[in-house]
Amino acid sequence: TESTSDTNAGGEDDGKLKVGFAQIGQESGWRDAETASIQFYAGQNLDTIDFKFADAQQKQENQIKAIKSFIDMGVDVIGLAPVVETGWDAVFTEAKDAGIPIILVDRMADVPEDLYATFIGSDFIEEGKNAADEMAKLIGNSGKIVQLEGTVGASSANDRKKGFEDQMAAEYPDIEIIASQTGDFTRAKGKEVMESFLKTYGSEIKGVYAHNDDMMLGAIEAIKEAGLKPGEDIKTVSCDGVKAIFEAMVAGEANVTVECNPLLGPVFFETAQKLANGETVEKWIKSEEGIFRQETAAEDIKTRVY
Ligand code: GYE
Repeated sequence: TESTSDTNAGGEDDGKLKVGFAQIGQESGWRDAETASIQFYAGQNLDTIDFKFADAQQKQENQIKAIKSFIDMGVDVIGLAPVVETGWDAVFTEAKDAGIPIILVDRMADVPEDLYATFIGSDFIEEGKNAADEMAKLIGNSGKIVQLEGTVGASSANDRKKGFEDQMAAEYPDIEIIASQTGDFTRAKGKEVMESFLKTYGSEIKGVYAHNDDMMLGAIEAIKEAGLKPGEDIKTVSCDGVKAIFEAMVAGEANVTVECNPLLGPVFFETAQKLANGETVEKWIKSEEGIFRQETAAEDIKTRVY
């Protein structure tokens, strides 16, 4: 079931910026950091922001329900992290007809440009491409690898896969992706899928690419339980940059993380305020991010905030 929280129930016009945010769920450490960033900002600005938060428990239908209820409440701006890319046209059109701009946060939706105000988030194609280059540096220009994909239909999964596979095909044709399956962006499923890959391919696998760190943390457990050394026998490249993957890198059990910034609270609310003021904003507000490797992880971990 869907859960909502409201920092200022009532609905009378008090001059505050009224914002609704339809979150996906709690599948990863990355998403928890994003939710915390958004809720912290709202909590620090109770005098100017009336914030409603909905957790959709991974279900698009719950996100659609949340958006409809935000429209009924008459919010000024709606934020949405779309669990999947497609299927949004109807409800976005309802918001548009009600004059409420939609900010896409962290994942894209496949809709006509006039149905959303802006996308705040990362270039997942670029992340996938960078991940491919890192994998080639780790295993050399040939070898067999496996891929743990994110949630089926999510833009961050679709594009991290496309960027990675296109770059592999173009630059490293002798690196072979022998298996690829979804682990739904969770640690538990990442472990499960990696176990089955290891059963089939064992020590043939030279590297694993995971669309997020949480799945990789699960895969690392599976590799250890199979009697192999993650980070050595099987090299790892994953996306996000959460604290736990830095700990794994410091322990020598992970190799590289391609950063994706979840601390989007401030830019989300600042953008919402601009839209409420009638200002125009960029169609894509892109995050700046880095690549972090095992060699410097012990230093880097000191300044990580999520
Ligand atoms: O990488 C993953 C999360 O959409 C960028 O979703 C986001 C992804 C993130 O669950 O950990």
